Parts: sequence; C-alpha cells; structure tokens
Amino acid sequence: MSDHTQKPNGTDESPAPETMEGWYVLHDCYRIDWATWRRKGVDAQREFLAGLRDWLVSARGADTGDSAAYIVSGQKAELMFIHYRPNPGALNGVRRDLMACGFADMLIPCYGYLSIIEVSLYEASARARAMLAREGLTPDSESFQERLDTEIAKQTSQLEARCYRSIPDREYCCFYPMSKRRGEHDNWYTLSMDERRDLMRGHGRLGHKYHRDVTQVISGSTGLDDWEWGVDLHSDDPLVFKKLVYEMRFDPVSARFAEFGSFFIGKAASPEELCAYIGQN
Ligand code: 76R
Repeated sequence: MSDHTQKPNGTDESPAPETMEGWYVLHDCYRIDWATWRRKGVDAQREFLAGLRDWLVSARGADTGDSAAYIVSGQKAELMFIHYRPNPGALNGVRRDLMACGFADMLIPCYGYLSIIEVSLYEASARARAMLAREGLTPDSESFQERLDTEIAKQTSQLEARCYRSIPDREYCCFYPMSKRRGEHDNWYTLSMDERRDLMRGHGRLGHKYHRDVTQVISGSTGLDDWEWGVDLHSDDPLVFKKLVYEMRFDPVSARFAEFGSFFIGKAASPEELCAYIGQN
C-alpha cells in the first residue's frame, strides 16, 4: 500500500493546499427489484439473504478499510453501501463479491461515487510557515523545503488517524458531492492561498459548533469523479443535517463558492437489520 500520508502534495510553488489522503471511498447505491424478489420461493429468499448477510459481515470486517450499509430515504436509491479500501482495485473487489451473491439478481445499480479521504492542511502548513519565518528562514533559504516538510510532518502526524479512520458509527448518514465554483466573478481557484485559508478558517469555526452532533468525513474526488469532493455527515439525529447545511449556506465558502450534487440520506443498517428490512417486504 502506498503511503500517501507521508508526503503532502503541495510545494511552495504550488497554489494547491497541502493535503493528506487515506482510504479510497466508494459510495455504491442500488434500487431493489421487488417484483423479482417476490417471484423467488421462500427457501431461495432465505438463501439469498444469508449470502447478502455473509457478504456484509466480511466486508465490514475487512483488515484494511471498513464498510457500512444504509437504507436510503426517497427514490434516488434504496440501498447505499460505503466502502473504505486502500485502492480502487480493492473497492472493485468488494463490489464484485456483492455481485457474486445470489441477491445481486435483485440489485439495480443506480449511483456510484469514487473519492479518497482527504485532510487539507491550510492551517498546519500556515503554522509551519509562520514558525519558519520566525526562525528567519525564507522560501529561498537552502534548507527551507526540508524544514517545512519536517514541521508539517510533525503538525500533521495526529491527522493521519483521520485519513485511515473507520466509518463513523452513527445512525444516519448524509452524503452529497460538491465542487467549489469557478465562475466569472466568484472563482475559488483564483483566490490567493491567504484568502482561501481565511475563508476555510471561518468554515471550520462554524462547523465546529456541530462537533458533538456530527462527524464530517471529507473525501477529495478531483480527477476521480464528476465533482471535487464527497461530503459525508454522520449523526444520530437527521435534523442536525438540515440545521448544519442551512447554517453553512450563509457562510461565504458555501454562499459564494459551493456547488452541490444530489443528497442521499441513509439510515445505518447492521447485517441483521438489512436482512430484516428486505425479508419483511
Ligand atoms: O478538518 C477539520 O475539521 C478542520 C476544519 C475543516 C476543514 C479543513 C472543516 C470543518 N471542513 C474542512 C474542509 Mn468542512 N464541511 C463541508 C460541508 O454543505 C455545505 O455548505 C458544504 C459541505 C459541510 C456541511 C462541512 C461541515 N469541508 C472541507 C472541505 C474541503 C475544502 C478544501 O479543502 O478546499 C469541504 C468540501 C468541506 C465541506 N466542516 C468542518 C464541517 C463541519 C461540521 C466541520 C467541523 C468539524 C469538527 O470540528 O468536528
């Protein structure tokens, strides 16, 4: 497994903020073909559910990564699986194992999203740069890049755990993809690093008010999928999603610069709960 966390991708010449990456993430969504399900005999149904249950148990118990199942509200999907794995090949593997279950006959794929858990280091690298400046080191000093790398590594070591985390164990998940606007007037990518850092500081401050009730997992998807980030919010109370996202709409980072895709709200289901949900229909 390549260790992305060791090497932040930004350099002094690059306006891209340093980021650390961890697990690749797949959001894998399906509808259920109930008509086909009802035509199956009771014995076959029981066998299909046992296979589905075994698949989810082993996916959740993966040595490297994690998996979770959600029952989605509304018509965009009925089931959403979230998988964290070391690479896209391993994500393909867990999906292929699902397709090998008899229950796959009843699954109609309807949405998928690939991304990678990302922690951006706006603050950490700013702090590291400030420290180097206090030591009198400027970007053209000989040892600047080396010292900067060491400082950033120190400041970010505690963030590594977030890159290789497990899926938050909360009752509900709210997933949506988003991008930062590149419009004629408001273009996130033409702002200076300082402007973006200040804006992100405000974003983080606002978000932090929800720290106890929500766990956010940000995954980057620039170059991987159609939007630039996947946003996962995990909470035991779905009303918190509405409150947080609404409040965030007034924060400049979202008000001026955010574009959003479709929202998926799911209720977490253990293997037993998933089978009970399907078996009752
Ligand atoms: O990681 C951290 O906790 C530090 C501060 C922080 C960063 C760097 C942070 C905090 N976020 C960061 C990055 Mn966030 N976040 C979103 C959305 O719906 C919307 O309007 C936007 C979707 C929500 C609701 C949310 C919530 N965040 C990001 C990024 C990467 C951007 C980049 O690098 O340019 C995106 C796309 C994004 C989007 N954010 C928080 C939250 C919450 C609740 C927090 C506080 C976390 C906590 O303190 O527990």
